[in-house]
Amino acid sequence: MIKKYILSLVLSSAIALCGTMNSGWAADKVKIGFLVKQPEEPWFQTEWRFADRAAKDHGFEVLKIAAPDGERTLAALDSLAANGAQGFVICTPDPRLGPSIVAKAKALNLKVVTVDDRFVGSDGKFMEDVPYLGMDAHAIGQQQGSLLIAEAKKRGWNLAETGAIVNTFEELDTAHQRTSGSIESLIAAGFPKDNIFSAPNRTTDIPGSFDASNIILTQHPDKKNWLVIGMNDNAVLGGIRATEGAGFKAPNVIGIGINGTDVVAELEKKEVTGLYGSLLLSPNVHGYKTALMVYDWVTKGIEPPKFTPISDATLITRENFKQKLTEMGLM
Ligand code: FCA
Repeated sequence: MIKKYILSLVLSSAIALCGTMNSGWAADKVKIGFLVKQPEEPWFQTEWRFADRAAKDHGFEVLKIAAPDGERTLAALDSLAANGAQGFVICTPDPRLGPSIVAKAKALNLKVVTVDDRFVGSDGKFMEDVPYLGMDAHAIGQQQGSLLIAEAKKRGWNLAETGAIVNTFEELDTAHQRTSGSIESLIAAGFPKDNIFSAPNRTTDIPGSFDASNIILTQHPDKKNWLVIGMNDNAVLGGIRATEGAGFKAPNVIGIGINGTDVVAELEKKEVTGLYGSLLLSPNVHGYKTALMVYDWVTKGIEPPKFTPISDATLITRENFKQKLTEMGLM
């Protein structure tokens, strides 16, 4: 009898303890923020998805926040802190916000890891003290240029009659690195320098590259074929739309994007378009790894490396995009 009583007492207190531990555990779950400059881009949605996966695997929570401008970015840091977050990953809407973001994060005791777009200090140099994960943008750009010229040669184009629209966004270093790398490859492969036209984009989206590309097409009506270059999928897609508007058909246009995540709908279109393909990067790694870095930093004091390069890129085209994206868990 007494034995039974003791047993039930032990059991009930064990259950009660489990109860407190469980509810305590849920309330104490570590929270981190993940702020992105363009939440409408599939690229960033994919980073978010994989940050969530890291959170699920390791038992923390990710607060996903759109940060399209400086004001909203800084306000988001206040609300993160108010909600008990201990750190955040960010792809900033403007790298020059770096110093204010870092100052605010310090004041609020939040750890910061940057992804894709690196902070720039007031001296115009990268803030190398802030952990950053990103790709070798110049090498990816070079790859874009080499693939474009290879495809143009395969189609037997006369390069003298071919123009290259380069959608630029010089304010952003990663964009500059990519487009200048691409131009270098074209020139190295014998593409006529005079046929390369820079189209400065006002915004980093399809309307931005569409407008800038249109100007180039209007200025150079003599060209029979066009290569379309840009820092990411949207920068190239806007250019493709502009060539269509100017009456060019798919066989006379070659565009290769960068990201790979933002061209799925385009490659699924029944009719072939000027978008030949895209260099598929690793948004899954970018999202998962950076979220985990912040988590390990706040929970175990493991400071992330100052620079983590991610360099994989695979050409996806109409032929292989489904297979490649599925392999990477992106489709
Ligand atoms: C920048 C671009 C994104 C993506 C990322 C790796 O942030 O805006 O589209 O290419 O770099």
